[in-house]
Amino acid sequence: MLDHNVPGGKLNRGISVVDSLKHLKSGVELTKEDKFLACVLGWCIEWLQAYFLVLDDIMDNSITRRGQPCWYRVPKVGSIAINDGIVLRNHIFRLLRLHFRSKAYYLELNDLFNEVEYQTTCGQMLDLITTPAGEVDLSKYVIPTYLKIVQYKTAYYSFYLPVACALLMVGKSLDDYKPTKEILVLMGTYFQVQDDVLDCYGDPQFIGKIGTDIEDSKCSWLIVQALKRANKEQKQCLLDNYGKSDHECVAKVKAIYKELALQTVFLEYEKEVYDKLITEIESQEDHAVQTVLKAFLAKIYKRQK
Ligand code: DMA
Ligand code: MG
Ligand code: MG
Ligand code: MG
Repeated sequence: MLDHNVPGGKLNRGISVVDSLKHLKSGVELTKEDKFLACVLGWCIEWLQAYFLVLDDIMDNSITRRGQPCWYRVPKVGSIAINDGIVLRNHIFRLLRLHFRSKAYYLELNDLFNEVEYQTTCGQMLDLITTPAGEVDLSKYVIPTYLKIVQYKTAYYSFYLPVACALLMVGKSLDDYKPTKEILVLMGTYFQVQDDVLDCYGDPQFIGKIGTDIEDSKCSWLIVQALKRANKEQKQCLLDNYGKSDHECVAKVKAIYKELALQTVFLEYEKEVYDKLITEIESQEDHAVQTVLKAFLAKIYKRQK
């Protein structure tokens, strides 16, 4: 179960803990212990991710993940995958206890993982209740709703958490890093917009998963942008075809996306958000934090998977 679900991803989140720690200790070589502990935290985030994905794939009725069948689709696994997700989750706090119990920041580290898990779960709830099965209400697909969903379901655990772990390791108080958190939330929002675009346009062979957002009537960045731009006929076509598990319906939705040149709209958004992120990063007082943020942004800018 662990071999199927924990490795095989890009490890962006996990490696970012180690990279962030290196930048925060700028110039000073990491001790063996520092390296080891940063790796433990990196893996804790990867296990957290594995836990979310096992359950997310059940809820999203997904087919493949990281180039193999979703765990719940493996014969003999099925609904046992629900408990497996919980097993993955429980190990995070066991690992933290095993390796960090004697550290001054142990309590804050525990609180951080608990808080971020709570935020992600709320995000997943928003994602799921915005799209109840069998009912498509396109009036819900607006930008403020979209931003709330992705901030909670993706940004905190994928972007804030790795950097916050590194900050705790160097003895910082997270209360002093609220502007840094805001930048990471914006970066996480951009990352989920990319995920939504890849769901529709990415090559499943390359991204390792088959998109299901149109079939699942998800509040995706693409449908939000499409509704903002569609004329009356296009809106009607979206209403008739969005949220149906039927190749022809999906093709009709994609045809409207094409008419509205959403891939170009995305490229414009990407340029704009990148410039905004760079400006905000450069306004950060702490130079090491600037480096941490720029390194994280470089990992995801124009990503294809
Ligand atoms: C991902 O949302 C959020 C979590 C917490 C896993 P998603 O369903 O768009 O992700 P994916 O496209 O990887 O299934
Ligand atoms: Mg999903
Ligand atoms: Mg999902
Ligand atoms: Mg997705």
